[in-house]
Amino acid sequence: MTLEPNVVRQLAEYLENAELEARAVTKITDAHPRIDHDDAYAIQAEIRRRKESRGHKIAGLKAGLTSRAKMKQMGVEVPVFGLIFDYMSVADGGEIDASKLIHPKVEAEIAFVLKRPLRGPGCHIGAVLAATDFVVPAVEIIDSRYENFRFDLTSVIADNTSSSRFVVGGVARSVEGLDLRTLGLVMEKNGEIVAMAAGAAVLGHPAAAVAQLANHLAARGEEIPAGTFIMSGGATEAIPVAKGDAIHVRFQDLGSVSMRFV
Ligand code: 0L1
Ligand code: MG
Repeated sequence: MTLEPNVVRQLAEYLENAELEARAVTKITDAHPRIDHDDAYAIQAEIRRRKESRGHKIAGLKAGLTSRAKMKQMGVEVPVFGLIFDYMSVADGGEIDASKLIHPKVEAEIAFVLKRPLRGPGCHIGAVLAATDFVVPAVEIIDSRYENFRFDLTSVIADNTSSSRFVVGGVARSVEGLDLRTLGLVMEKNGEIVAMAAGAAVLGHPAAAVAQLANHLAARGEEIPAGTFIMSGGATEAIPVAKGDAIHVRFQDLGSVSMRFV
C-alpha cells in the first residue's frame, strides 16, 4: 500500500460521486501515479463501505477483463474483480435510464450461483463446477467513470471495475451436461447482430474466472460464500449503447436476455 487511509477515503468519494452524478472524471493515477493493486482494492472496499452505510447490499461479485484480447491489451495475467450492488439490478426486458449513466457499454456474460462456498488457494475449474448450483445468462452494463473509458489497471480496480447495471435472464441450468466452453451467444443491438462469442472466450472456460476470484479472495483471507451470484466476465466485446437502443442476447441452452435504454 502506498496511500494513507484519508487519501483512500477521498478517492473513494471522488469515484463514487462520479458514479452517482453520472459525471466523467480524470483517472486517479494522474494525481497518484504510485497507486498499487492493494491501494486500488482498498478504494473499492471503501466504496463498498460507503454504499453499505447508506443501506445498499451486495448483490454479487464479478470478474472483469477476462477475455484474452482485453487482458493482452491491458498487459495483465489475472482478471480484475469487483462488486455489484442491489440497485444495479434491472429486470430482464426492463428499461435502463441512460441519463443516469456516463457512456455505458454492454457485455454478455455467463453467471454462476454457488450452492457451496469456494475457497482458494488452488481453486480450479473442477472445484467451481462442483460448487455451482446453477448458471444463468446475464448482461453487464459497464460504465467507467473515467473520461473516454481511458484508464490503467489500478484506476479501473479502484473504480469498482466499471460496475454499473446488470440484467439476469430467467433460464437457470445445472452445469451437468452443459459445455460452458462451447456455449454460444449472439448479441443484437436494434435487431442487428453486433457480437458473437462462445464461453471459451472467457479464460478458456468461464469457471476459470470464478476460480481466479476465489484465489484472489483467499490471498485476503476471504472465501466466496454459498449462494453468491458471480458474473464471470464478458465473453463478447463491450458494445457502446445510448438512449433509444434495444439489446437482445441469445444464449445457447440458456434462453435470452434483453433490455432497452431510455
Ligand atoms: O466487466 C468488465 O470486464 C469491465 C472491467 C473494467 C474495464 C472496462 O471498463 O472496460
Ligand atoms: Mg463484465
